Amino acid sequence: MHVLIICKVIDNYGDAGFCLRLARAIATQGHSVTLLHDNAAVFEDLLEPNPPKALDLCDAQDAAYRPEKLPQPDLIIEPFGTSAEQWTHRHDVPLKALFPNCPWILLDYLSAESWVEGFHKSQSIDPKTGHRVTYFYPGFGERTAGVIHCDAPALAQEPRQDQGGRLSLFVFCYANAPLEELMAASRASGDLVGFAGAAMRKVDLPPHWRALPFCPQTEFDNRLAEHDVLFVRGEDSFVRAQLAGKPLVWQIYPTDDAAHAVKLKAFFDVYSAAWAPAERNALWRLWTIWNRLDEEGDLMDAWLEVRSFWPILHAHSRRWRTHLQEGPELVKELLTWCAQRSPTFDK
Ligand code: TRH
Repeated sequence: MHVLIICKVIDNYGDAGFCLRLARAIATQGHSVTLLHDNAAVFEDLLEPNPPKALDLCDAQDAAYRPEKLPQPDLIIEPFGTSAEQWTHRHDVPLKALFPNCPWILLDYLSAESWVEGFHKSQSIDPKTGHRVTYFYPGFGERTAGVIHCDAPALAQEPRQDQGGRLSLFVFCYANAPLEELMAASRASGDLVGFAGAAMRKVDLPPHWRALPFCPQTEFDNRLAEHDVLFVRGEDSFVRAQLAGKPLVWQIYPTDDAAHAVKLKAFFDVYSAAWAPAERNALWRLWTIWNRLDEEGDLMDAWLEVRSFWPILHAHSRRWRTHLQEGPELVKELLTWCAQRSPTFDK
């Protein structure tokens, strides 16, 4: 099967990061993939030295780009459905004209909100082109498209134990995170911190913090596995932290309409549903302070309390990883849907 993935890079690394992970996973399962994008620089940062031969990156901004030169796809996937709103030029329109009968999936952002299950695999007609599209919703429940976990890393058998009882924190955050408060809290607890993305923002790091240079995406899982508590953000690093089986603090991509707060709580409620109130309340308190949803909260106090629950939270995190792996797998859901497509889809 040949799959065309359309990636509009909005900002940060997440759109490109998710699309590259999806493309690589499909390309390593015996299919060929064209990843059409509009930001070569971001992909240069993310791409490993030897990507799969079945994966072809195509820059729509390149003067030589001609949609008619693209190989005939058996499936077109448009993550984050951005062609309608955010391309400077709607690259989807010529593709819908070139490939009118090709199944077209609009893959939405990941959410744990309950409404997602009711919309998964719904369809609509593109008002501009009359093209039928099918919505896939990633998620954490049986009736969603799940998450990409076919490439989940193997887990170390036993959690690492630092001789001095210190924890190692991984921090990958947005500019509005209360970084200085975490520096003080980690100093008070005697922990070490690996700070990813230091180059993305100029900040003086204290001695117990070290800058982690940007690594290719294929090494990112190893980077997470080297740490005990993972402060992650966005969507892809958030999912990879869950698959790492480590306690995580998620800084969600902030939106002006505060919808991010609803999404954050929706996930936390599902993630911590089986926990005792003490550890659940402790971690939620840290999450709300880290996401600046509680401006009065004392991050040091919250961190020290969460830290005291680390062994319990680590056990919960490994169980959550197992839950994800037993749930739907996004690549498998996409390819199975395409292979089983009912002829009625064309009507
Ligand atoms: O960069 P992000 O904040 O991306 C965000 C989110 O995707 C968000 O949903 C979206 O709306 C917004 O972009 C526009 O965080 P995210 O999703 O974790 O993507 C980061 C990617 O970068 C991920 O694939 C991991 C990868 N990465 C590396 O490969 N190497 C690195 O060293 C680092 C720090 C990240």
